[in-house]
Amino acid sequence: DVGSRLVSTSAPERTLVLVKPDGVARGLVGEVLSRLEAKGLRLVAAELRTLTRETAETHYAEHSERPFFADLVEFITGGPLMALVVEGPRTIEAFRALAGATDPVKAAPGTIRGDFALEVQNNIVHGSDSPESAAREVKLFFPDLG
Ligand code: IDP
Repeated sequence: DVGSRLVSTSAPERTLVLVKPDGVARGLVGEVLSRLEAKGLRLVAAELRTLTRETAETHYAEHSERPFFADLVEFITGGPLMALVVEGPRTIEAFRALAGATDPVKAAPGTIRGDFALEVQNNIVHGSDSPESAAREVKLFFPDLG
């Protein structure tokens, strides 16, 4: 209808966003939610949970051979994180832009990582990097989501 076309002209897409344990511990859940809602992205699911080692290893399987893998799994299972499914036009790309570069020192000021983090591992948020990753990650975290 005309009203919804004024809000968006593209087909909606979903992505998995995590406010990582460092972001939760620092009280940045509201800040991340504010930024993605202000951008126009919509929340579809949200849950505070502590990951098992198995889920963490599955989520980061593509990094299993990297030297930082063991530390990354320790970090991501080290406390509760906020798992979100977010929907909107070009959401995957839109959230990656809000998050900023992986290395927070290189991330532009104005991005979440650029404004709130200094270390590459403890970089506050995760966002799926492709439609294939998004489908896999949404299913891993929210298997019952329709
Ligand atoms: P992304 O989260 O921006 O997509 P990836 O390269 O997929 O970045 O890395 C996944 C996560 O692994 C990063 O967000 C960060 O927490 C961690 N990480 C990436 N590279 C390094 C590193 O060189 N040292 C320590 N941790 C890293």
